[in-house]
Amino acid sequence: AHIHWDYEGMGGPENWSRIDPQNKLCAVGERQSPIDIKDGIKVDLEPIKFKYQPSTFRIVDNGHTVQVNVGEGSISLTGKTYELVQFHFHRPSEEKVNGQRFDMVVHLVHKSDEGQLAVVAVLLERGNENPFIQTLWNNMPLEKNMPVAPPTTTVDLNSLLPTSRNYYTYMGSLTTPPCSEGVLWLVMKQPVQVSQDQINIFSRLYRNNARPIQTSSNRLIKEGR
Ligand code: SG7
Ligand code: ZN
Repeated sequence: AHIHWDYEGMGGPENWSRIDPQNKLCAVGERQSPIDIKDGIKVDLEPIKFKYQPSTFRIVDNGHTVQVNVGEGSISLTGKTYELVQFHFHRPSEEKVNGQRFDMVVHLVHKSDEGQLAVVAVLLERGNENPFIQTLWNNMPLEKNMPVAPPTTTVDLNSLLPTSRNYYTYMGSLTTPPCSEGVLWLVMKQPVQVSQDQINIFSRLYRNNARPIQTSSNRLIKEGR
């Protein structure tokens, strides 16, 4: 029988490359994600130019995560523009920062015209209720692979971003099969808050959908100062 990839059991991360030869990089790739972000070199990083606007959205529980498909949005960095494709959640955070894992993380996936991916990670820590997340959870699909399109509601990603726009950056991979490399990771340094209730709601669907930490080898990690 065909085994589908998962976060535990036969289809778990240690078997991703075995269950499909297309996932070879998951085992042998040398620039994999997530990593424990530490020993970054402190430099003056160019600010990420976020061009987000209020937009309608479609949430789908795709069996690996809760994913939100949104309308227009982009980021610009080093003369390149990356269009927003979708964002999704992991619990706990996949990335560690100086050995610390966060309660959850949002990955905002962007793609350039040349097909390069840039993923902005917003770390979520337990605290106050997050109105942006609440709007999403209010529209959570009742079944997997059943997209819900709220006709009138919009979300504004600007309200999800932390006040400080300082970030870490390194080159890595998709954290799911096929673990493709060449992904530009932009991890916001300041976490944003989400309530325990909001974490619990996600946990009912995904108790753990975080890939284990990958070796960072001698990859360069930069951090804004
Ligand atoms: C989630 O993470 C999904 C995937 C995503 C993957 O499982 O949101 O998206 C789709 C369309 O299946 O894969 C190519 C892609 O965006 C990996 O994304 S991540 O590295 O940011 N975690
Ligand atoms: Zn992700």
